[in-house]
This record gives sequence, structure tokens and C-alpha cells, in this order.
Amino acid sequence: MDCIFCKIVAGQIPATLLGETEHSIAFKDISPRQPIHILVVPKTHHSNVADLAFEDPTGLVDLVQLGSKLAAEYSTGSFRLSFNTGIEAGQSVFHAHGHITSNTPKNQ
Ligand code: DGP
Repeated sequence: MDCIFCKIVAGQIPATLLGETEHSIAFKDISPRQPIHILVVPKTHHSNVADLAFEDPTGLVDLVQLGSKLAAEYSTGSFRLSFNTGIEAGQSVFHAHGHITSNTPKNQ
């Protein structure tokens, strides 16, 4: 399968990694839309967050926990966690991922 996030998980293409658990990794979005823009990604391939919820609910909880910890670390604590699901909703990478975005970095 030609999946860019599977390749990042496998270390085959570079990314700025910010955190990792047994089930999930987090890295900086390549095109940040806010001062903080982190992607949280399951290590196993699921097409979107809905599939992840049914196929690996433990993995979804882990992903939300990792994203929340990083949001607390990098932002003042106010953040958005969003999952584009489906092409018409703006999903462009079909490996489940959450966007952690915040416009209030911790050091400001
Ligand atoms: P979405 O549109 O919701 O599927 O979000 C996909 C995000 O992934 C988008 O904000 C850009 C980001 N992205 C795409 N390719 C790469 C990549 O190779 N590296 C990194 N770090 N982010 C990527």
C-alpha cells in the first residue's frame, strides 16, 4: 500500500516527531495552519477515524491521549482536535489522523 503516513511510521520518510506511544505517533504537520499544528496518527493503517474507532478503539483512545498531552505541552491548553473524514470533508491522506491545532503557543 502506498501510504505516506505508513512510511512516516516506518521511518522511510522524514518527519519532525514530537511524541510516540505503543500505538500512536505524533509529528508536525508539513503545512501548518496554526502556530501549533500537530498530527496524531495510529501506527497501524486505518482509512479514517471512523474506521479506527470500530477496528481499534484502544488505539483511538491512545491517539487522543497522546494528542492531549502534546497540546498541554506546546499550547496554553486551548486547542482543537479535528478529524477530516472523507474527501468532501477535506481529507487528503487516507490513513486516520487527528489534527491538534492551537493559536496560543505556551511561550506567548
Ligand atoms: P487531511 O487533509 O485532514 O487529510 O490532513 C492531511 C495533513 O497531512 C495535511 O495537513 C498535510 C499533512 N501532510 C501531508 N503529507 C505530509 C508529510 O509528508 N509530512 C507531514 N509532516 N505532513 C504531511
